[in-house]
Amino acid sequence: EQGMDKMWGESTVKLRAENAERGQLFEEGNYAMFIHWGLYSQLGNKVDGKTYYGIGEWIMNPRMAGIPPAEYKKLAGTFNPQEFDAKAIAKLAKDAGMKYIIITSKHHDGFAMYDSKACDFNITKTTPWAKDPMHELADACRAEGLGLGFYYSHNQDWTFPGGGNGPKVDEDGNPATFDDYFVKKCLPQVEEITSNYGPIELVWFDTPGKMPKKYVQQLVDVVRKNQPNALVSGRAGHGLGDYQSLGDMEVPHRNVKGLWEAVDTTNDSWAYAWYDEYWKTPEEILRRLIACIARGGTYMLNIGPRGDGSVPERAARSLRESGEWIHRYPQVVYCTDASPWEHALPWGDVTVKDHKLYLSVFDWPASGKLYLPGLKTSVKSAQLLNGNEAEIIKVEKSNGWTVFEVPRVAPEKLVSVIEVDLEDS
Ligand code: FHN
Repeated sequence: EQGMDKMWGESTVKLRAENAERGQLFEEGNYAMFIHWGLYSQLGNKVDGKTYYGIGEWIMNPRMAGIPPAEYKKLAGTFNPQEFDAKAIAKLAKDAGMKYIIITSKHHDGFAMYDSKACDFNITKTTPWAKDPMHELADACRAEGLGLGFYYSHNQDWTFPGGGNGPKVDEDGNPATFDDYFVKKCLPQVEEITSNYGPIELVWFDTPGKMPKKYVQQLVDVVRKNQPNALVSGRAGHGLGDYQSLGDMEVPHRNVKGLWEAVDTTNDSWAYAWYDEYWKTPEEILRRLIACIARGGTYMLNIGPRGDGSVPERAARSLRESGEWIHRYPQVVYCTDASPWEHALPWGDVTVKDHKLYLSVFDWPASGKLYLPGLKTSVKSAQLLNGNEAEIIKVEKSNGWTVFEVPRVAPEKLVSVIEVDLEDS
């Protein structure tokens, strides 16, 4: 039986304190926007009329279309994202209730989506558009009061000689080593993304593979030097990151201690895929967000803009609708503690704030009674939230259950919430 004595989970608090300043990002902003956007977005999973099913940013990989680097690089010549609107994206994140944005500055394809002096294969040097979207996004995020962070594929680079899973020889046919790639491209680029865009909140390294520790350490040192308050993702490798990043699309079933993050996407692919209409509904988004927060973590939800820079409307709509709910019930989502029950309950989940429990009910009980097991602390009062209004509801204890008397019809279309004020124990 779980009880309220577990409520303030000591080990979680300790781990969080170790990250002090940096950990604040997750404390205050446990919902973020992830953006996968690059040359691959232009293809949207279709090459020469053939559709490849899978994650769009992997299109050049032999597991998908297998496009040779020289061929893939030609895509830059037609990359002209006239519809890219950094302000609109930042506004969307804000409307969605998200607190910061993490965007791909370089994915495994090796293309820098920013003005890089370290490598010419970048957006300002090789595309007709020739602008740096990261400057625009940094400004837009700041104007909206949002944080910003960069995804950077540090190990895998499929187009630079010596990069992880990349060409084994250079342009002259000489053997290339990982060290060549690291010194000429990776390290200087991490220097660039952490120096050129003002204060950033996070550097999201990904897929370290077997990258030796000495390299990862150097990258982390650069981040610490240039951005002492930025978090480093756990996927940097060798335990050198600041927090744990769970597996893709993984929402854990039991509470997870320490600082952690779940990453998810609005449909099935990270980058834009033309056929992928498996959009999460606003309700699914809320369920997954609340589940992550109740398990003690942070939720980052991805969108994949098209090659022209526009955001698929269905993704935007779901984000806005779930965001409206979050703006009505911020107390359920932000600066909350994990569920003392440590797992989901049959009807939904619990978050904790200011000595109040918030019961987010995903499956409303048609019986008119909602059962909460094992609550040891006495309830002062309970109310059903409905936007700005609240309705006091009756509570009784029965055989170890706390039973709430609720209307037979859910008051909210998406997720209904019961606020439970507890007696001081
Ligand atoms: O290989 C990448 C993938 O393309 C995508 O960026 C995801 C996002 O978490 N990370 C890697 C796979 O885990």
